[in-house]
Amino acid sequence: MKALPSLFLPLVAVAALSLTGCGKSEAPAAATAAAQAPAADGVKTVSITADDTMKFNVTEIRAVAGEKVRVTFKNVGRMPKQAMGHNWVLLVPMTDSEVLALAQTAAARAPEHQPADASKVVAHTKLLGPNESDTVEFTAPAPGEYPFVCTFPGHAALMKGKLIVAPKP
Ligand SMILES: [Cu+2]
Repeated sequence: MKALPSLFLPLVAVAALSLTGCGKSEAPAAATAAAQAPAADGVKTVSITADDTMKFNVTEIRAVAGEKVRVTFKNVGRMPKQAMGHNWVLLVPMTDSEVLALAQTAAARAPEHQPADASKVVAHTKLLGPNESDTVEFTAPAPGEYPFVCTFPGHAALMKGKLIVAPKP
């Protein structure tokens, strides 16, 4: 029963978006809209989950350069951390193949699987087992596209997304 509200939220958000009829298509809306709550304290809050199917429920985050962003990432799966741990690692801009290569080397670095070169990492959570969550805060960097991945061994090909930072208006 606990899962119901979070299942319905995206539908409501999508409905609200289409009602405004602004014509902007930001597909896939379901993956972005529901998770990005209005910033009550000036901080953009984003909730991301992942489960045993090796997918982030949010694959696109949008922010404005200089904006404070708070990401809470929760592993809602059931499998043990050793077999299905997840983290959320935000990287500097790079190509998809560079992301995969970096994730592959990070995967070999137990137990946290963090990239060896910290200068490639903008922000990251801890490696999480079932029902664990971690929150990280960072300032949205210069405009651009910042990939994020899970660096647990074998996950980066499926568990990935991007933070799109727009210039300050
Ligand atoms: Cu993972």
